[in-house]
Amino acid sequence: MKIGITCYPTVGGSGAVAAELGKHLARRGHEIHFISYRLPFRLGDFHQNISFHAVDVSSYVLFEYPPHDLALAAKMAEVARERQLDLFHVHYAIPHAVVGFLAQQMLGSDAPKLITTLHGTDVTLVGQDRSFFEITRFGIQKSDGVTAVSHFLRQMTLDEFQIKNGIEVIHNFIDPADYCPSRAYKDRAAFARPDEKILLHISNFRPVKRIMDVVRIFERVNKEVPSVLLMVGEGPERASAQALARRLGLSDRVRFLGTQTSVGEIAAMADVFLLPSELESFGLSALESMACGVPVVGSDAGGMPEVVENGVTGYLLPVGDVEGMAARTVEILRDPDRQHRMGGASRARAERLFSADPLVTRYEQYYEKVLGS
Ligand code: GMT
Repeated sequence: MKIGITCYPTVGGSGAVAAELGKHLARRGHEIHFISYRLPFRLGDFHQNISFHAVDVSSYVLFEYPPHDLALAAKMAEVARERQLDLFHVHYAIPHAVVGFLAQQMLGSDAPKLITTLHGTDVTLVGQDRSFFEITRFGIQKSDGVTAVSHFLRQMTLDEFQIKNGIEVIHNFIDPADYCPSRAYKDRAAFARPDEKILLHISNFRPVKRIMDVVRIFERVNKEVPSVLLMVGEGPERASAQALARRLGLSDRVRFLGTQTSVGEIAAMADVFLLPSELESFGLSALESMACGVPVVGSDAGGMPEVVENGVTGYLLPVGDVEGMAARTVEILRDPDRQHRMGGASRARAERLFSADPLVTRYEQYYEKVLGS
């Protein structure tokens, strides 16, 4: 198949999933065209079946807001026409579903089919904003196929938008060879002493991630078990979290590593991964840590229970239960048998339910179904 993939190229789960999916499809012989304003962050390696088409948004004195979405639609239509695409697969409904529909309209009856993958905040936050609600609903309704990354997100989309489209659940995935315990960064000593434990958090540091809770959980854990906290990512809450760590006298224990591309190496060094988000439609970073054999402590919210099996691969507690999450983390860290058992169960669950191979096949089958319809 010839597939045009559009996603946000910035660091984030939806861009990561889009890039990994494109790479797997290319290895299977499909011709993949990424269409975005920048190279997606996980797309580094060259592959003969992958091309990248940059969207240029010209600025003009009249444009206080340069019309990125129109430039993207025009580029999608151009690539589809020149490369005879069969399919547009867009990730994140806003604005990509509507932009994809516009590109289809420009192309007329020869247009590729349009598949939209819903990732989470496009439905749970942005789509619920009054100014975006109708347009998000429109984009979803106009798509020829819609997938969601969890059952939770599928149900929420159906409930909130009252739409009639079928929505296929295809969970996010990891490549078990890329995310595995043996790929841990070799110099653990650069981060922690042998007697110290490593707690880890990875996100885009947006309010929905509750990263102040991460620091507060760490404060409590560190009083019981000597530990360090690694914070990977960038975003609007970083400065406040750093200030909180300073105020709590933890500056030398909490290390902000900024954006990192090789997160598997870091994840595999950790003893526990913390994800106390307000809401997570899936929680890709939790899955990546599980695949590295690391138990997860986080919130019992959204699609998290589809990823983390409470009591088996970690613990899920009510949103904001900092005390509970700290207590569960301490329990894991104080009991090497439990940590080992939960780490093994995490790796096994990640491999069993979320391996790339079968899930990429699900996407291929879904493409064929939509193309045949
Ligand atoms: O977390 C975000 O706000 C960003 C968003 C994204 O674009 O990466 O994340 C969402 O999509 C990920 C990939 O499908 C999911 O793993 C995240 O759970 C989801 N985030 C939220 O639902 C908050």
